[in-house]
Amino acid sequence: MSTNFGMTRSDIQRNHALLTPESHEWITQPDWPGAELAWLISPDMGAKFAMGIVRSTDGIPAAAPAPEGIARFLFCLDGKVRLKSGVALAPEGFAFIPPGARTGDGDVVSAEPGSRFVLFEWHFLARGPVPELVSGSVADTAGTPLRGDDWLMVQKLLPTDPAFDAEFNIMNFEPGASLAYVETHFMEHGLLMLDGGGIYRLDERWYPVQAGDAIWMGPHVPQWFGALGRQKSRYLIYKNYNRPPLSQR
Ligand code: UGY
Ligand code: MN
Repeated sequence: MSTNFGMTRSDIQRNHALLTPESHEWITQPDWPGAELAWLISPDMGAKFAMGIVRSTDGIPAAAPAPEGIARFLFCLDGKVRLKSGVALAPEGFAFIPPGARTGDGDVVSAEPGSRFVLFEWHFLARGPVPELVSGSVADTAGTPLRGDDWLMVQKLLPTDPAFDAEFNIMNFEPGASLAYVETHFMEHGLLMLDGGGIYRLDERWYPVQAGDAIWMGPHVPQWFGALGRQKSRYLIYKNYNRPPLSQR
């Protein structure tokens, strides 16, 4: 048995949180047979969405579809994740699953033993026809420079269609690249560092971050990232989008 003498890099604040792997709490849930889940972000901390990591211990035979009105986004980290509709996700494959109202019974997730994936859930804001299921892979997604900075490439995983109420992007930083300014916006973020690391400014704190770390950024939290080291840094980031402030729930 090892001990870390009560130390963790995790830090939960009123409007943001850093969630680091050594403090993940793995639980089982009746609707996810064969799996262990570490919920990192939830409405209990003030977020309007949930983000967790799901690991398939014995193989997930069939998880229950999301409750009515809840959309899901899956991002495969390891192994193979399958949807009832026939979609199979290899590492860096992703799927947006519209709320069940559209697909009848939602979409049932299964996974091979040893698979791991990121799971986002949120109350979908339908302002017209609900979009269909979308799936793809990071490798097949084109990137564009963020505001002209080709050291900071953004890959938008979902179509830029106003029917979607969220964005899921991969942000790619060359070593030394950074966000151009300290952003403040009412939209929230859920983030998972995929590669590399650097310094994340959240509110009045500056955090060293590395691959495997997760971050919640609440509404309006000042945010900035600078990439350090000799390798590229990448993160997956969720943002509520196409949702006017007064439509939030
Ligand atoms: O899309 C965004 O708001 C993004 N640039 N924010 C971030 O990386 N913290
Ligand atoms: Mn932002």
